[in-house]
Amino acid sequence: MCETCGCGEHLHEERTVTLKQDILQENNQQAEQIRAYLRSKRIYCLNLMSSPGSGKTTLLEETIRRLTVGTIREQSQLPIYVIEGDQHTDNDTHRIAALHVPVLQINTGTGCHLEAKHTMQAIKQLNPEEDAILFIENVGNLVCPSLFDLGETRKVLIVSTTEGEDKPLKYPYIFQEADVCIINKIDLLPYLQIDMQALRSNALKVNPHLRLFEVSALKGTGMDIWCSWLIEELAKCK
Ligand SMILES: Nc1nc2c(ncn2[C@@H]2O[C@H](COP(=O)(O)OP(=O)(O)OP(=O)(O)O)[C@@H](O)[C@H]2O)c(=O)[nH]1
Ligand SMILES: [Mg+2]
Repeated sequence: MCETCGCGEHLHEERTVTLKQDILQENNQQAEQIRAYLRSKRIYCLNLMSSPGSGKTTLLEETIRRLTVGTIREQSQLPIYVIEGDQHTDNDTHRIAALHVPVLQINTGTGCHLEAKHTMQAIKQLNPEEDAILFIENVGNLVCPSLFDLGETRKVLIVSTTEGEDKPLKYPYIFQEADVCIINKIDLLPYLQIDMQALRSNALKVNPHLRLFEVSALKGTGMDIWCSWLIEELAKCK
């Protein structure tokens, strides 16, 4: 069983089950408080989840670039804030800070996911303006982040083409929890054996409500479509 979040399947002891329920219940209560606070400030918050290296930070960099320059900026004009979650290092924070966006690093140490208490702590420090967009990059992990509500408006799952078409079937919980699934690294398709149709249909089999996007965050393909959808969503949530 995972030591930090108790996400194991084989919970033999009643005490372990109770502890797990308590942890999740406390987290859910905090997440609801955060959600109410963000709603009161009209702050739209996205929780970006994926396995390590699927391209969360690259997608975030390219999304921020599009929201802060060019035609999409004229439609958005939003203050942007970022919370970076990693076990160790502040590498991703440096990448985001280079775009002149307020960013706060949370290092979880042995922890394999962010929790609502981290969002709360980060919001207190970042103190985001009203009508902002807040991105949370979760710790790279396709399992535990699915259990922990961070108080976000939407959950965005990123899966890259190098991970294979069977990931929705092997890790269904995170696909079920997500509102959006972004298939990244489509520039690599000529070099891979992945069956994209199977990846799409597996994702939709697990969660028929998923909104799917296909992008190359590195090359920019599909990024305007994703960002335009994001702008529409922001307008709807106001
Ligand atoms: N070919 C290709 N490479 C990509 C793409 N997006 C990201 N990468 C590369 O994938 C690697 C990991 O990208 P990151 O953006 O750091 O991934 P991440 O999900 O933030 O990683 P962690 O935060 O460590 O979990 C880097 O070498 C990126 O350049 C893409 O669309 N195409
Ligand atoms: Mg990253």
